Amino acid sequence: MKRIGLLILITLSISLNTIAQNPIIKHIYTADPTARVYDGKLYIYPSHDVPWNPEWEKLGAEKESNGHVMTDYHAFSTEDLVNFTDLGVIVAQENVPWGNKLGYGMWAPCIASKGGKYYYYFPNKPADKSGFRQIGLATAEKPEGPFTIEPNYIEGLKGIDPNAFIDDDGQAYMYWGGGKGNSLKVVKLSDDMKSIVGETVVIENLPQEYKEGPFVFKRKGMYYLTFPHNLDTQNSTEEIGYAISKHPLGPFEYKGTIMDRFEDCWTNHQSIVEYKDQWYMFYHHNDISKAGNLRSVSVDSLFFEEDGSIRKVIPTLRGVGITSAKDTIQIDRYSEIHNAEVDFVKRVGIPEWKITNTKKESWVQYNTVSFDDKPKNVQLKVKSKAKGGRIELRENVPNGKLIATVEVGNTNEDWINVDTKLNYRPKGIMNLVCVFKEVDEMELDWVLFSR
Ligand code: FUB
Repeated sequence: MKRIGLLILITLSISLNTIAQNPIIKHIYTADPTARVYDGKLYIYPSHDVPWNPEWEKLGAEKESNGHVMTDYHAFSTEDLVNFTDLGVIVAQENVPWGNKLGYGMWAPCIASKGGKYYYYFPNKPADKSGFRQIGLATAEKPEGPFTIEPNYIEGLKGIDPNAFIDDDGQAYMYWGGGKGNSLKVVKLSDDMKSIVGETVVIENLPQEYKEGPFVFKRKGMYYLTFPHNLDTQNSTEEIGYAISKHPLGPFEYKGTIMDRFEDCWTNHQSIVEYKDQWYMFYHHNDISKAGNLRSVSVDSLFFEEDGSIRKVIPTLRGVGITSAKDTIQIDRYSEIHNAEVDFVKRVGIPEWKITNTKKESWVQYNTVSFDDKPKNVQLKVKSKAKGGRIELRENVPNGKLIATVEVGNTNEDWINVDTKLNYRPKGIMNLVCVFKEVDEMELDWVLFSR
């Protein structure tokens, strides 16, 4: 970290790799992801949830009643949607010249690129107490930073959840806001991306309950405004909806739901991006913490209907990307499951899950595994008691071609690794199905193929 007058450069690359099924980031809590594609790579700019530390109160910090505690921002990159690299902290509250250094209010950020530069907008508690949040800007020459934080927040953008969108003609727009009624707004940004220009337009005709997290993208000449909102009361959770327009300033027509609400997490927050000819939606849920304010980012594929409407995205544990059979297959991040359940093996540190509560003929299916390495053997991490049992590995469907039969004795409830030779050398990309035969309370952690 290095100081240049009021501008502060931050670069803290820790290159921590995380293998992705959902949630895709497991070593820290992340929420509110903005995904962007720059120079062939996909970058994610989420916010960062942390638990409250009562020690901060001795320094004068006050925990907000909304429960969110957010001190800094990381960025992540990937080229295959399987391996994600944590690029480290790109902006932190202690380095924001205009910010309350004990604010813990770094809510959903966004980024946009124009003329080879990167513009990172973030809400933060202002030191001058001019509002709940003000929106600041940090700029960089590269998507991973280092980012230089502007000395002041942007006048006229008081509020949360900035989303900068640049149209094909180079004009940039800022969408932001949160609250009930007509609470989402849009305004043009200046050429240098550092200030607002002209009148702010209040976006009307959207559901009138609580709304936040606008994210706009353009496809086939249509502007899609997506946003989390709460249809009933402040006590229900958020679903993700969308509206469309032929102009970035609207008027927008509400079209419906992209993702249904999670019962157990009050917020959700999305971004939608096309990468390597497939559309994806990034969002968040509390899969690891099971607590509303410690969230984790996930991703699933998104599809459009012929008429341009968005098909509902069903959240999966499997997520996206092709898993190599050479890597440990975390089968508990399943695509489909029948008559079995998932539970934690461990929740501290980087969490791990397992398949549990299996019965005779339970099965679990994990989609898109690449067998290009043509393996000969398989290893399973399993646990059993009493009689143990048998697990069949099959191609694509529960009664598909039998790749291997794995016999598991009584492990006395200890985890063991069982090695088995395959019936043949599978090749290509297929779904892997594990069928539990004659089992007596068997648990399965992972599957690993080898040559
Ligand atoms: O992460 C804090 C706030 O929760 C975000 O700004 C909102 O969009 C909601 O996700």
